[in-house]
Amino acid sequence: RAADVVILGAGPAGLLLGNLLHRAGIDCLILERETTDRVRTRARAGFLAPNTVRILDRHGLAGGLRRAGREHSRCEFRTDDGRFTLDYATLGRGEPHTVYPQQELVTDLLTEYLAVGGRVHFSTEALAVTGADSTRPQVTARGPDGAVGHWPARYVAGCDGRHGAARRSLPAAVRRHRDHGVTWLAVLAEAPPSLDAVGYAVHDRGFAGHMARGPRVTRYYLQCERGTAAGAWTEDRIWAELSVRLRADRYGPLHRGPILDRAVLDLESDVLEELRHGSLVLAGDAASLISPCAAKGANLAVLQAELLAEALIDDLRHASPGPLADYSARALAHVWRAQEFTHWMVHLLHSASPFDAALQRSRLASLRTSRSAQDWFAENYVGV
Ligand code: RFL
Repeated sequence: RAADVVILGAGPAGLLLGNLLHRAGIDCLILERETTDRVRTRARAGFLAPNTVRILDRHGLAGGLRRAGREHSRCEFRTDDGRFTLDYATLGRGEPHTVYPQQELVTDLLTEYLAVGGRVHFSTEALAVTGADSTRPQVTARGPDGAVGHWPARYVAGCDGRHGAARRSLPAAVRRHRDHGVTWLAVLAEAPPSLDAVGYAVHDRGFAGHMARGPRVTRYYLQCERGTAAGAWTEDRIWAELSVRLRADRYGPLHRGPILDRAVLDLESDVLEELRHGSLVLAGDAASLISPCAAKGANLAVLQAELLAEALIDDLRHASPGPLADYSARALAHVWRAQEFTHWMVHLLHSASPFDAALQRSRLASLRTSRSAQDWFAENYVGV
């Protein structure tokens, strides 16, 4: 037996799970396809929900984000009808986000896990999980030298994202999928934020978004044609288009800087039902993919990892299988709430027809004028 629990993937889900299991005295091993450098530097999410911070705090894993994270609580919508700002920490449940880049969180979780003797095999790609309907599942994986090996376990936790091996090995799952028909060019700029808020610009030319990642790094999103290659737009074109859509002429110029990273994202959502098949259990993007409109993906990953850790600890340490039996249903309740709000956000920020555009204007007007709509928005925007 390679370990009681073999975890696929060293993202937020796999690393939090590994930390919690290891501390509970459960023998676990993480298999990660990428190198340690790649894992520590991969820039993705940055907006942590209050619940995420509470979870990390509860387990003494919030040191880094308490030191370097910054509270964030404003978003600004820019449309043809003008702009309005919501200070969402004064609305809903009165809670802010914490801005802390995902690669920093991943680095903290990895450092902590290794410091207490946790095991990770990097450059090791899981190819398949077999025997999930038995009590001796096995992961087949290719190691750094190209050799294929087998890793038996009592449970396999699939935290290897949307294209991972766990999803492919979950035979009974139904995949509920929605392609929103929208594509974003996501860029990371070495430039200070241009506004003191998350910026959402609704424009005839398509959506544009602005999210701070730190004092010197800002993420921007630009809606583009489906099929656009990540490298297709020059930096000048990116900045020109962002300036037009964010209406820099009216509201102030953008702070420009070199583009550090770019990716094209098709906005898609899916949920696997169920998240467990025998000895194989899924968490994070492996369980449910969510479009990044409402910044829920990393937060759901953390929430599910804690739920799954508690369930596995109850099963393996206390011979109490109930929580693991309930894991899928409990996790899916959170996933569907996040999907529902994100779906609403997709339609708030994009429209595919004149009818949709009229609904979108009406939705934005409610958000601008109705306190109860604002409270609902705030509660869901920072919640998971
Ligand atoms: P991850 O982080 O993708 O980690 C999965 C890990 O599994 C490894 N892996 C494998 N390892 C072994 N064998 C295989 N066959 C493997 N296949 C994959 C991968 O190398 C990786 O290390 O999944 P996890 O842990 O579930 O975490 C999910 C989050 O990373 C994801 O939901 C967020 O990044 C989504 N997201 C955002 N979420 C937020 O909450 N707030 C945000 O502001 C936000 N912004 C974003 C985002 C995602 C983005 N991209 C690139 C999709 C912005 C972007 C641009």
